[in-house]
Amino acid sequence: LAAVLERVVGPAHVLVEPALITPYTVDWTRRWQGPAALVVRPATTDAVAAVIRLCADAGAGLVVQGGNTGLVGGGVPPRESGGRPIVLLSMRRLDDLSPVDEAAGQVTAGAGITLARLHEHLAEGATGWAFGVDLAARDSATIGGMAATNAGGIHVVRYGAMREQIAGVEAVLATGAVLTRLQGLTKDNTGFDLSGLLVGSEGTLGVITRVRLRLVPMRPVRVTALLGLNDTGQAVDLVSGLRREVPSLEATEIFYPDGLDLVCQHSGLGPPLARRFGAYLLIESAGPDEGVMEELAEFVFRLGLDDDASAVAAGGPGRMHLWAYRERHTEVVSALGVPHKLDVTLPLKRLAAFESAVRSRVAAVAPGAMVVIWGHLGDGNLHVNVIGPPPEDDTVDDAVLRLAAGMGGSISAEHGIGRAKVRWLSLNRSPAEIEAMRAIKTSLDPAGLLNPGVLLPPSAPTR
Ligand code: 2HG
Ligand code: ZN
Repeated sequence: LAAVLERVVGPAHVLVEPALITPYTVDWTRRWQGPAALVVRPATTDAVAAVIRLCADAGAGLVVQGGNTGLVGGGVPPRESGGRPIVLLSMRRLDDLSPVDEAAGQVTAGAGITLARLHEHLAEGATGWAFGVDLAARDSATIGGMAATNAGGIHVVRYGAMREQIAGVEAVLATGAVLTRLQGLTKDNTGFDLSGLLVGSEGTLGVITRVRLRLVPMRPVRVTALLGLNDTGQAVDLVSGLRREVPSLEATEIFYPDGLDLVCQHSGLGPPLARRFGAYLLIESAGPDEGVMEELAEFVFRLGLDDDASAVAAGGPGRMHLWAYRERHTEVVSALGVPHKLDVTLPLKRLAAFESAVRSRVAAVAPGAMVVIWGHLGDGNLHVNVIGPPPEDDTVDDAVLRLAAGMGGSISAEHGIGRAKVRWLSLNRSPAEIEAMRAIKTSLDPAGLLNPGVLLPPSAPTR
């Protein structure tokens, strides 16, 4: 198989040496990893189609990977593949990027384009268009992976997740057939929304090779405020007011004093506010002109917070400084051990109750474990990170996911199901839904070639 793949992509792009393969087979958290027979790195859609056909003929399984920034094991091989060789298909070389279609406010990006490169491309073009999704892994996360997992990030409160930005995709199916839906037509009622089906399917139905993205107006004036609050309940009330009264609102991020202390210890940053608070809310507004500052400043003023309970930055290094307290949480937690990452959403009115209940639940099932929580408050999305229990022990995962589902929430807000949460899919999806998803999977990929073991449980759910 390596020899025939070399004929398609060239010898430099078929990796068989263990030392070269390893970085592709371990995920960012180090919790998910599994062996690959080889890594193949095509650069075009046709080459992807050829790779898929050859792997199908050889009876191999294919695991699709973008920037390998996923946190649920969906982009790395399974620990155990039942003797079937796994080929890791790296999409990073599909990095073409069209000029901005200024009339439509759209751009077409290859699956391997990183989010940071896309933002740069739009800034360089100076067309007045920008991309509505941003997230901390921007330097490595790829557009194809973000589309396949319907990634969220820090601007969902304003623009929605990846799904909302996608006007169409090009993808290769398990047969090697190519679907091309890149015209970007706003209205196109001609049957099933195949692009929509592929977005969020986590590489199980087809391999996304290019994406037609909707853009949003560039909003050059940005103001960021960090507010010290008593607790999650106060933050939820405040965000509800912000969403009604501050239309320029782009981000509403929450974190807590224990996570902040860790960030300060590991990064050498001083504390952002003169005293300690029960919860920290980082908010950001963006708009065309200075009106944004007034809008946010007036809102904050009306809150009547103490003088030492807020820090404000108008763009530039001051803004990056405030964001560092929030964005460094992921790396700091990883430095402490292999984290259990539980990305959940709750109905906003139950978020505060969940935040306190989850701390007690974890203390009960994993005494001594460290819990660090942060998230995207306006989306009801908390990232519950637990450090302490061994990676293979999923007691704490079970407790947290059941608690979230039991309170009317979702076991995956924005990271997907991957391999990490397959066992709990039935907490959120009915047997009828899982059977419908399986029917789609089986008809598009009867041999189970694409991302085996990701998203869907292996057989009919028993719970
Ligand atoms: C974030 O919002 C990312 O920081 C990662 O979704 C969350 O590391 C995590 O748990
Ligand atoms: Zn997040």
